Order: sequence, then structure tokens, then C-alpha cells
Amino acid sequence: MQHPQKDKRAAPAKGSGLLQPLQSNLAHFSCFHYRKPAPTGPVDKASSTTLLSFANPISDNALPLDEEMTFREVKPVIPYFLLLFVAVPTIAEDLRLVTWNIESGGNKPSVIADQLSKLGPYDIVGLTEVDPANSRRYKQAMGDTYRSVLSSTGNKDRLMLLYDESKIQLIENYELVAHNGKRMNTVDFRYRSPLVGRYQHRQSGTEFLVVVVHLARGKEKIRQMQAEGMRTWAASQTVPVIAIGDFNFDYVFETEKGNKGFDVFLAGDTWKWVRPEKLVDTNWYDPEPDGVDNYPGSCLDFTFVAGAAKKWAAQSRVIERPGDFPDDDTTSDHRPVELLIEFGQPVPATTSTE
Ligand SMILES: [Ca+2]
Ligand SMILES: [Ca+2]
Ligand SMILES: [Ca+2]
Repeated sequence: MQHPQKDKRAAPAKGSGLLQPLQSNLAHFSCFHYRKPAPTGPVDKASSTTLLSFANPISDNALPLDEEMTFREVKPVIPYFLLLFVAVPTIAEDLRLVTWNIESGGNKPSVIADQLSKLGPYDIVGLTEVDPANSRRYKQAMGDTYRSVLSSTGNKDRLMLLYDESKIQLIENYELVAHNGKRMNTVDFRYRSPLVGRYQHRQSGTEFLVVVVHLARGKEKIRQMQAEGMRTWAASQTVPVIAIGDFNFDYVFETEKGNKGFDVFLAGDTWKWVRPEKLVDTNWYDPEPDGVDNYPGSCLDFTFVAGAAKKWAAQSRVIERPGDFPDDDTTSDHRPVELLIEFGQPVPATTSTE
């Protein structure tokens, strides 16, 4: 099933005076890959900034810092009776991840920032549809220990990885343009190149890759091309891989089928879907609007694991918050999806199949 939803990839950049000249140079920087020379010891703020600047010339650090714009994490007081309805994880939570499409252009950034501050705590947060003008605000909403990487592609629908630096160390980050001849973006960079962070869990020393994606919406063939590229790339990695984000796979609960991109992505058993125990619709779509979601019971947002990560215990859950749907002009039209990981025994690195 194909939602007749418009693909926002080609939205013209109407950024501020500061962003305008940078955005015109997107293509020149999209392939840049910075590798941190010595991934040992804690990352200080200065080195994180250097890394972001290298890898992402249009990172949030490139934006002017508004000293008056300070956001403090608000700890909500949860009545005890509500705790009864909170799902209790049955695995050790060595790693807590969440992904969320925050609907750039269809939200109020202050509302999203407030909701982000109440979402956690998560070790790694993968956002899609981030307007770069708001990325710093979102990072501040997560708390002082978070660092972030913003993708260079996607105009106002960027990808963003946030991580809690007190628990996770970033070793390197890069965007996936192509792998072994399989492209994940077009030569004119009109789509969103998947954004990869290579991380090390400080306490256990476990190393892994997290890739946040927002595959093409309107162009089915482009989405399939990206799905094949992701599969090819993941199959040749030598450390555990986790993929989170908005895959636009249109998985329908009733038929248990997704679109062709879903089949291409899962072919050959490279990726394993961490399927939520309870399937919950992740996207509100009501263009008429008549107050009824046109595609109830389907899913666009997923969490997957590949390589040695398939041996880890993992649990996924679609996060439902009171009043989240129907969507309005201040909120996102997507629900966040959580992934909890329990690291297994250390798995020796396998030989690359490249
Ligand atoms: Ca909205
Ligand atoms: Ca409707
Ligand atoms: Ca829906």
C-alpha cells in the first residue's frame, strides 16, 4: 500500500541568511567521512565539536547559540496509578534507543522540545525530519550530557543522532551514499543519506553501529534502491548493527505485509525486525481532514538489527502518549519507537564479505 503522501525531499531550502550559502554546498560535503584517530578515553566537548564540524558542515554547532534559549529537563511527576500501565521490560536494559519522526514543518518546535525532554532517558536518540534551525533546541531539551550529529542531506528534513556522552562514546560518524555500487542517495543528493554513528558503550566496552534512516516516501523505486543499499552495507559490517527510523515500509498489521521496499530490505536475512509485541499504528495521516486516520493499523517506523546484534536480546515498543493522535499543527504525525538491547556474550569480529 502506498500512501499518497507527498515526499518532502525536494522542499526548497528557505533557511536563514547563515544557512543559505552553506546549503548550496551540500553535495560537496555529503561524502566526507571523518574518522576519529584515537577512540580511547572520554570525549571532551571540544573534540566533539571538531568532529561535528568536520563531518557535518551544517551541524547544529554551526548555528548561532542563543544564550537566552536555555531548556532544562523537566522531570514529570507520575502518579502511582499510571505506573500500572507502563510496560515493564523483561530484559536488561544495557542500551536504550528511541527513534522519532518529528515532522518538520508540521510541528511547533517548543512543543517537540518539551516532549523530547519527557521522553527519556535514552542512551541514543535517532530523529528524522529535523529542521536544522531547531536542532540545537532539541539537543538542549535532552539534557546537558547529550551530544549530537546532524546529517548534511535532506534540506529541512535532516537526520539527527543524539547520544548520552556519559554512557556512550562516539568513535566516528558518516553518511551512507553508496556501498559496493548500491546507492543510498541519488547523484544529486535529493534524498536523505542514512546517518551512521559508530559507538562504544563505556561500561562494557561493547562497540556497535547505529544507523538512522528516513527512506524515500513518494518514489517507490528510490526507496527500494535505498533498502538494497542498506542491506548490502549491513552484510559487510564486522560489528553489531542497529537501524532505526522512518523506513516508509507501509507494513499493514492485518495482512502482515509491507511494501516492496520492506521485502527488499529483509531479503537474505541480513536484517532482523525487532517486532513490537503489540503492533501500534505509528503515523497519523488524514489529509481531508475528517478526523479519521486513512491508514489505521500500519507502520512506517521500525527498529532492526544485523550481524552480531541479532544474537542480542532486544525489545521494541511503539510509544503511545495520552492525546498523541490525532496530530495537529503543534505535534508530530508519528509516534516514537523504542528499542531496548541486552548485550550478549562478546562476539568475535567476522570476516568482511566485501
Ligand atoms: Ca503535526
Ligand atoms: Ca481521513
Ligand atoms: Ca496510520
